Amino acid sequence: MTGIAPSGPRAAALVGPYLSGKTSLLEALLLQCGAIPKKGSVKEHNTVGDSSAEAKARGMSVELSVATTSYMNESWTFIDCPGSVEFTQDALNALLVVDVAVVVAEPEPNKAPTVAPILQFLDERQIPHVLFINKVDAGGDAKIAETLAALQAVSSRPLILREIPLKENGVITGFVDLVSEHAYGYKGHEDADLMQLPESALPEEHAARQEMLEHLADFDDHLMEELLGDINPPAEEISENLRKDLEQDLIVPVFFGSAEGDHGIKRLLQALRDEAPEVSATAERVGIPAGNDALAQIFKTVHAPHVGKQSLARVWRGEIADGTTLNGVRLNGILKLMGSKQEKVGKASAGEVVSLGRLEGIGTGQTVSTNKAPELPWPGPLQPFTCFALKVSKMGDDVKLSGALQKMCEEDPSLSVEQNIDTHEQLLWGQGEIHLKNALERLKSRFQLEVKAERPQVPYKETIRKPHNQHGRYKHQTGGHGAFGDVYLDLKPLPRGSGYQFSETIVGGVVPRQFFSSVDNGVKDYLKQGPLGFPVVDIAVTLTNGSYHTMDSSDMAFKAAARIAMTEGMPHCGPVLLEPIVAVEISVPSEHTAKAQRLVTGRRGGQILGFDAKPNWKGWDVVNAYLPQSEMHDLIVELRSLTMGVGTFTWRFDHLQEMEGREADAVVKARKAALEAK
Ligand SMILES: Nc1nc2c(ncn2[C@@H]2O[C@H](COP(=O)(O)OP(=O)(O)OP(=O)(O)O)[C@@H](O)[C@H]2O)c(=O)[nH]1
Ligand SMILES: [Mg+2]
Repeated sequence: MTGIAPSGPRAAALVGPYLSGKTSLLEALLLQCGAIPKKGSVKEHNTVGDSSAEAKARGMSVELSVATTSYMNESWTFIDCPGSVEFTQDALNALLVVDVAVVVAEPEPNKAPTVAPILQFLDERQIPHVLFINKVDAGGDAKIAETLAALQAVSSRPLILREIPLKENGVITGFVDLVSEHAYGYKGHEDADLMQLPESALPEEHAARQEMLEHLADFDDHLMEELLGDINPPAEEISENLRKDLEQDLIVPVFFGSAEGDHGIKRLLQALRDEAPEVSATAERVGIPAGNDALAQIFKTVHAPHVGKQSLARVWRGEIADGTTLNGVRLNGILKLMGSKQEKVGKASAGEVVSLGRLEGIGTGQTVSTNKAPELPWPGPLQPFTCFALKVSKMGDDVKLSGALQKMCEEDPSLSVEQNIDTHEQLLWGQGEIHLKNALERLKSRFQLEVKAERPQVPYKETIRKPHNQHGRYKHQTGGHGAFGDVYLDLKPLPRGSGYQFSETIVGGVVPRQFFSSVDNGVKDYLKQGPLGFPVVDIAVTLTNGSYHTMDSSDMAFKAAARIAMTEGMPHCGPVLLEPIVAVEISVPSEHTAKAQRLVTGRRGGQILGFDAKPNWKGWDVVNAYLPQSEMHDLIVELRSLTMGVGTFTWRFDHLQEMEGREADAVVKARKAALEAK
């Protein structure tokens, strides 16, 4: 495509592991494009990418950041994504709307496993991506070949060097472009200088070039014929193959350089310009159906303090003018973004990434159109790993809190709120401690909400182990009308998962039919809190006998009689605590499998069910296990610390299990104390 203008503005996401230098790379790219007069640095907290208060405070990116600029008169939007495993959601969402991803990695082979999850995501979804090995300036011998080999082990696509390093005394001083075979010497922060290709580098250059061509020939017969015939293919043909293969996500071209030293940035930009897919190709890849309307997709929602709701969108086709109606909602303002700086524009056309104002009721992942928007697949949010129970410090802040939480969850779908029906706690779920703490800080700084966050209660239940028949009588005489109810209840344990069952075996109308439901309701009411202090489950209650008074019996009296029978009968039934057991599926690189297993068996009640190779994940295993819910709270923290941050798991409630002994006694004691304190 060299020399042919693309069909529209293009977009690239900068992704990769925590602190690999994405925000710094954005800064370098923007400088190279002339979008900023001077580079900021993450150390001085003045970068375009990390301009939010939260990013500055934490010294890391906590959400995506959009910067639109142009390079050689072509429009480009770069989306700087957070690398931390706790802030992955934004990165994944950004990747779904860009033409190409730049995976930024460090030149350290032992950190290759930290790149694996993102490569896996890109490979699964066939998102074109290039690799940028950053920080090659940082002392010692930058291990490009070793890093590449380690990364190849976790990539299902061939990683192809597009340039090779030139070194002096182990330090990288320049590179040779393998398409043009031109050599360049780094020149401080200036553009690299064209130079004579050193004789000594020739053998390596030939070998690397040959390797690149052979990879490309795997996907192109014409190129294969040339190679077999010992013909050196023209540069245009190589470029065209690189472009075509990247677009189809067949190869991963590899670049290197230094974001801080401004090395290799221009090379990267030129390659993106020449080889990155156009918006029309991307729209086709993501499945945009044909149509003549203007169509865009929201990949991030922001509630900005002064401008109101903003929906960051990629325009897939057509032209959206300010004031148009999208999905029945009037668009109010279109902004072009440069980090936290905004510029009002009148319209946005296919390929552009813009912020659409006040699209009330429209959420992340949705498509919006001037006509009828098609529903496009958008993956559900990441499953949360851990939660805090929230309590407002100031009375009356509850309503404000739920409003604020709703906004924050809209902004970050990997954050969610649950009103737990068992413990009555307001739970804030997220990806880890930092993720949740960041959310709490936001509640304070943006919504002026002081919130206490506590470790959530475990929703224990209780049940019985022995049957028992109990008489309960309620009799009350207060002048005039009295109250009378009298029942015999049969209590029986039921198998796990049966819940509560009520029946009656009354003969001869000793308890009139109309009071059966009163008894049932009285029992139900009692079961909310059994003798151990928890909701009672898996119990059958049968009304077997009783008596009544024509005048004094009532719904209330039979309810009360049932309650009395339950209160007196239950302690005879061998009450036992039930704890929730969670089924977890832990995913780790195989070298950590044994550690993951020990993490499970080292916890009370942890039980390994088995482990296996993770389907379609090179070199990863899954460990299936049961863990008591009370042992889950910090599981993600420990798993990450054992696995360079990449270990992860999915979980779901599986069953309730009897719990006895000292631990159970402690739970009951704590519960009683809490109930008394109320
Ligand atoms: N030596 C060297 N250090 C770099 C380079 N690029 C970034 N760094 C340093 O690496 C650290 C992380 O840089 P960032 O740009 O914030 O990395 P990031 O990938 O955006 O980090 P997250 O978004 O939090 O994942 C900082 O201390 C930078 O100074 C580079 O080219 N060379
Ligand atoms: Mg960053």
